[in-house]
Amino acid sequence: MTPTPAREDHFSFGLWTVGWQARDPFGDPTRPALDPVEAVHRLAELGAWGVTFHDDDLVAFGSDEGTREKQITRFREALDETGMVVPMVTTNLFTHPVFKDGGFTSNDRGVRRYAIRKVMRNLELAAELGASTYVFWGGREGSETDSAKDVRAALSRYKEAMDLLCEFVLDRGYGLRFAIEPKPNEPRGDILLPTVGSALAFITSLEHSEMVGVNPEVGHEQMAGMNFVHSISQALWQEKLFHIDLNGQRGPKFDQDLIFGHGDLLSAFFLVDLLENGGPSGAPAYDGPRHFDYKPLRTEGIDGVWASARANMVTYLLLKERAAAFRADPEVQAALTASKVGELAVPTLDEGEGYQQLLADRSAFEDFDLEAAAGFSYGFVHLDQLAVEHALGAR
Ligand SMILES: [Mn+2]
Repeated sequence: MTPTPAREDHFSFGLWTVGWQARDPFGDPTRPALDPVEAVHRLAELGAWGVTFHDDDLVAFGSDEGTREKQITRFREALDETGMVVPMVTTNLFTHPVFKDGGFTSNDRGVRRYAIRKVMRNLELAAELGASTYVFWGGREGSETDSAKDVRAALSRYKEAMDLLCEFVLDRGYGLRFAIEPKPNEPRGDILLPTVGSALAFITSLEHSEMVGVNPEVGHEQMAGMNFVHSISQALWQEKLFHIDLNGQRGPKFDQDLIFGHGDLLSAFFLVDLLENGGPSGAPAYDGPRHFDYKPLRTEGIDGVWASARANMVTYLLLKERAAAFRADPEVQAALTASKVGELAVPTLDEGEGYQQLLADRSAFEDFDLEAAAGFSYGFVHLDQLAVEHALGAR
């Protein structure tokens, strides 16, 4: 009855997800370290297609060159043995104390130069491993005080770093695209580029804005009280959805990184419906990796880690089945028509019509039947209940 994840579903996981040892601000790790090689093998067995990582997930910070090469070789061998791919890579610019005031936007110029070099070194590895997307999550780019951070200067330094790294990738011919991951807070009190909308606006300022998009995370947007389906819709509309981080969150509180669907399940249903059926003629609206960025609960042993990895994928596939059933239901199609959902895709003016013609059209204003339009019952409740019934498997 439950679907089986397969490579063609394009599910990917960060090494830091299943590898999380469950250290939190109040408690020590509850699980032993997980070898990245073991993670690749187990994820492949579960039906995943790809694995992603921060530089320091694969090679411990400060390792010598020999250790680094050895670890990369072991990782490559695991990829070759399993057929797993590396669709995305990212940089850790947040764990080491040197980044306590940020990487690209630290007040300390030396830290900023070091941060850019750390990214450049890992970009070379990302290209070697065939990654197509490089993510930037600036978790330490921000502040706790308004006195100690010149936000406009910080945004200029952020842009300077992104412009330089774009130039580096273009000159080297790596073919990588960048994706900025917004988050409102945690670990900083306030993080720069807090929402998808902020990141999209920032990207327009970049020299190579065409190669920079967003990597929205379900929980990050929901921490800010935003509607994730709306955020993803705008990212798609602006052709900037370069990558996505799927997980679960229960409203505005700390970053929970729950299993996908184990937070706002109905929002997850509509997200999957958008990704899988939201393109032209019901085609997928997004063809990139279905990437999970979650944390296995701290209560779980290693068996729970693998159960949670599977749960992300199975939940996604179940929602995909439910969304397909929703779209295929004639009653849903009739309800969509009754609610005029498709009418929104019709331009408000006719082809070639301008404001002169609109002014001359008495039916648009002078003779417009205000009472009839105001009295129209849209039927959104009926439509949404059909969605809930499909999501619950009642239809
Ligand atoms: Mn998160």
